[in-house]
Amino acid sequence: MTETPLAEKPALLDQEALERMYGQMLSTALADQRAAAEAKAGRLMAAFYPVRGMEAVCAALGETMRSEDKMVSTYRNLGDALAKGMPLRSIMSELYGKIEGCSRGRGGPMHLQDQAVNFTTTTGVVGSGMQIAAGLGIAEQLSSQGNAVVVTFGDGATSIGAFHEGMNFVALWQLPVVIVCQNNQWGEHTAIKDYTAAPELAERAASYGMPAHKVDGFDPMACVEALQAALTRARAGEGPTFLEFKHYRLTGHTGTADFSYIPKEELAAAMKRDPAPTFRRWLLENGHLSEQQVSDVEARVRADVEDAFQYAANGTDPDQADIYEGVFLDEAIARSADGE
Ligand SMILES: Cc1ncc(C[n+]2csc(CCOP(=O)(O)OP(=O)(O)O)c2C)c(N)n1
Ligand SMILES: [Mg+2]
Repeated sequence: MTETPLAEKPALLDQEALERMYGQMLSTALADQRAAAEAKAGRLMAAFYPVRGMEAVCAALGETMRSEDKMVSTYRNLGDALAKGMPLRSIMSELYGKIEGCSRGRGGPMHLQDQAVNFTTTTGVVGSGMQIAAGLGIAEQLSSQGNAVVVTFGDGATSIGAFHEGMNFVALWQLPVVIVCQNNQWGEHTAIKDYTAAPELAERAASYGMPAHKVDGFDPMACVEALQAALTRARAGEGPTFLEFKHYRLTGHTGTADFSYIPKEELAAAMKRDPAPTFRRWLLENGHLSEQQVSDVEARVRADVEDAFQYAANGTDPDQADIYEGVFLDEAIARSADGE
């Protein structure tokens, strides 16, 4: 296992890429905070799981993944969906349960997907993404098209049985899977030290027989570098890589949950590394982008986020008569089971 150094790597990306990354990080942060506020106001269709703290990893995923690469995510999926190129309007409409949403309002915040950009699926069953990714990995291996599968999940998922079965399988079959563990150091309301005696997740992962690295998940350039290497390996048919992105959950488990149990000093220290404002400072202080470039990105992102929320709030509510459409293969069976 290797530790990725925190040193700056400004040569890694050109100016356009840095602008794109800042834009994505900011749109993730702004959409996330607004969705959490909407959840608190009771206006979303179901619980929303904020991504605050994960924005650097998500922006790096957006910069390094190709449209052809498939992705499997979780309920905490907003940044992944944006990384894969899902339109904000379609995401937000789904959060509000409107038929303009990516799952026509049937999935809600937990179940984003978009086959047009290979955002294959999201699951609320903790740990199960590994097995879905293994299946997709077999398909990619058989097709020999040189695409990768990326699966994302939290630290807590590494204590679930399905995770271990999937790890064993992708390593044995040398599948083109990049395993992204978002270690925000909490599994719901339990701190990592209270649910596992082996909290060094990359060390554990290496024992399955694949490269495993611990990466500073608050450092966007370190995230890009680690993902680029893992994706290149997968695309070349050299097998899976496990990446443990260590950062911190800067909010509650859901958009409405109390998080007063998080130690104040710990949270305050992590807040100092809040990805979007930290990246903004880094870009300006190191002369990578000008004030003008940064404010142009900000104006565009703010307008896009505003547009998406307006569009979604004014969307169309589903009609109860269509409730089974697209849900069951045989709608007639579903209706008869319902006593109709
Ligand atoms: C199989 C399964 N067990 C338990 C749960 C309840 N649950 C939902 S989220 C969660 C915490 C998972 O923590 P982690 O994997 O670290 O992800 P995070 O929420 O921190 O992103 C749990 C236990 C579930 N959804 N699925
Ligand atoms: Mg967690």
